Amino acid sequence: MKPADREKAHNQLLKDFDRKYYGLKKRYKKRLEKSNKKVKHSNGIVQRYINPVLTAEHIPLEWRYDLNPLTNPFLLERIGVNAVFNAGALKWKGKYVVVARVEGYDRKSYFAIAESKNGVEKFRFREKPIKLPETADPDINVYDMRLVKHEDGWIYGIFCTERKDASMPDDPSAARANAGIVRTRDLLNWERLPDLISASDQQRNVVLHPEFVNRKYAVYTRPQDGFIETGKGGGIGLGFIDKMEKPEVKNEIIINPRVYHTIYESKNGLGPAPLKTPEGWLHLAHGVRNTAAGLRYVLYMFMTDLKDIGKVIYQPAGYFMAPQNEERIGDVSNVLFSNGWIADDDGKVLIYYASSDTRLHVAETSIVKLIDYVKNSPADLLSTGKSVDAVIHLIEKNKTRKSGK
Ligand code: M1P
Repeated sequence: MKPADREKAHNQLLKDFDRKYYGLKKRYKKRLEKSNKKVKHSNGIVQRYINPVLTAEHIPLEWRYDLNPLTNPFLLERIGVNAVFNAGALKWKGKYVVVARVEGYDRKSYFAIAESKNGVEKFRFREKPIKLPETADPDINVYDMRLVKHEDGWIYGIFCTERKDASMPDDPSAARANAGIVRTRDLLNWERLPDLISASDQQRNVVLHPEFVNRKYAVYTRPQDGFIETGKGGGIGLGFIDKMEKPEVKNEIIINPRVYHTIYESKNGLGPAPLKTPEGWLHLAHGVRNTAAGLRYVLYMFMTDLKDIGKVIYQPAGYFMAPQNEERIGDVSNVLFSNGWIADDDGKVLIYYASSDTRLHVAETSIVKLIDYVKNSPADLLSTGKSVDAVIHLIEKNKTRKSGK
């Protein structure tokens, strides 16, 4: 090629690059600036918002593209992001902050902080994802961080750390899950603590209680004796730790067991750290059951006693939220999962929940409504006859209503 032709081709390439880059930027900006509205209908308990708050398309272009036309003349995506979901949440310096699970095309997840002024729209990722400090045994994958502002002054992040099961070298799917622990005072500098030490073979969905209990740290656990199946260890557990620098759980007991023919028959796990209310600790959890179409994950609630945090005092029957419409479809379909919520000073509660391991949504409710919901919705009395009795009881009660047409 003649030098003049080469220069012409080069200029054309730069022009094409700029056009493509401008297109990408425009689309990205539009995605970030999208406003959000509540869906029209709600059951009164919780109000969904129309648009997801975070998706793979919210990931900054700089994380995915080499933006130098000399090294990436065709502007190809270099590092793809598959999904943004299961996020821990915290109100921090007046902003609504989520620590999202970002999963790459390579199936590795990492954590990244995104912030919003009102908690329901325009979330923006910080410049870089979190570079998580590691223990001597490096994490192969990490996910589902629960952020907790503990009364000891630290913000803790407890997450699942996954590694190859060394006892089964010939099985590439054999993995081990445990709880990894970090803490920070500023959401910038993270200190890694040792992984959880417990009597259980594996752990997932481990959550720190925000207050001391008898001068000990309390943790909710989900002991399991397999990587996917919980085996005989099923249920949400509670245990105590003397000091976080040596996080050994003692006296782990199951406070919310799996039960036959419920929405949490196959497994369950706590979501975010519980919220303190005048009536008790409000808990949001996920329940899993098996179906011909695979596992179905829904969210449910219960309340525990303020003085005896291991005692469930209210638990409405069935689910609080289940996958709806497009939420039903994604990488792992028919899944709702939540590990973050924020209770505002005015009593508003924003629940960050992910659908089908693909995207993150927000739903709004309030402490007052949630207390009413857990106290006054009938409990699951575990038989079809008793469920019919509950419906008939409500019908009879409605015959004596005092006002309203
Ligand atoms: O795929 C659904 C969820 O499965 C796991 O949760 P659990 O251990 O309770 O079954 C986690 O991998 C979670 O991230 C995922 O959303």
